[in-house]
Amino acid sequence: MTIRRSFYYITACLALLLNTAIVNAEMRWDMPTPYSDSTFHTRNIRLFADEVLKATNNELNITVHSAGSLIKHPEIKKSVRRGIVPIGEVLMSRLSNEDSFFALDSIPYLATNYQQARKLWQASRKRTEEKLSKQGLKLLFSVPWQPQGLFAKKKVKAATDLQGLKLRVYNKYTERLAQLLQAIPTQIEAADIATAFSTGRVDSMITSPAIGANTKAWDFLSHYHHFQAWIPKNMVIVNAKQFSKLSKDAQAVVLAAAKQAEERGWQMSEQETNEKVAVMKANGLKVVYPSDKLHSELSYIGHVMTKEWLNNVGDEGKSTLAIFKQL
Ligand code: PCA
Repeated sequence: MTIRRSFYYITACLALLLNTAIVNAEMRWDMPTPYSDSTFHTRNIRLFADEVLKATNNELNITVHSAGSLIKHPEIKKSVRRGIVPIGEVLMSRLSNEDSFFALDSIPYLATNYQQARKLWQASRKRTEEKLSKQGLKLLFSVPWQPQGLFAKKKVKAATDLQGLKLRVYNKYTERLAQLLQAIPTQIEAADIATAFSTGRVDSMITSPAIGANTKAWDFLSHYHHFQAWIPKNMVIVNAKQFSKLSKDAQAVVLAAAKQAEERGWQMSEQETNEKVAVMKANGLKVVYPSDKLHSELSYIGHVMTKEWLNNVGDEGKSTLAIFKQL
């Protein structure tokens, strides 16, 4: 090998080594989420991922897999916990299957506007983080859906109008609500709503204007009852071990971006409420407000469910509600 040739050879090897070092420095995280690309939660998460990529100088590259395309909603939390994926998004109250504490934001008429929802989150955040941390999970941020309303094929004037209807539910507490209304609860993922209606598996649902508009609820329903009954939240969680493998700088970037995403998400949610109600109206859904009778019936159910929640959760429930009431 001539001197010139060995020079080229050494340079090529160095370049390869350097390249490998750069590739190793870049961490790729797959992130499953349950909701569609048009959902504000997903848009917010994509902005979060973009910010993290930029602010870490490409050290952490998060790829968002929306609408349950990588992992289905019921499996996401378990998958993050086991480290199958490092990060994911779930509806917080889905965890009420394992611990009722996580259902606090899904109790009718406990916190019905954004101000109250913020207080409820403020009162429950620490305990939520502790519970997740015991499972090796770190909470990054939590963003609310819009106040929940009822979609049906007729105007519902009283609870009795819901008796025997197949009501689409999305967690243990909406299932309980359906039972108390003497409706038939049917658990359906948001991504499957349109199919569930077109095949007759369900004939009514309680959800947000965002989901109503994104699933084109006017294709299969006629009335939206703007109850504003509770404000459930999604959360983004990360496997704590995987998080600790990031450089200290990257960890700080993720936490800062998470803080921003939480604030931005709360604003997006609130701002979109009236926009999505207007979209539904423009497409022919009749937007109605609950009658006094229906309102008081649902409030009563809210009391019953609060009591049940307290019984299920015990002292930590009592202390959390006490903090909420003081805020
Ligand atoms: N959207 C989620 C939960 C609540 C909401 O507004 C859903 O319908 O599945």
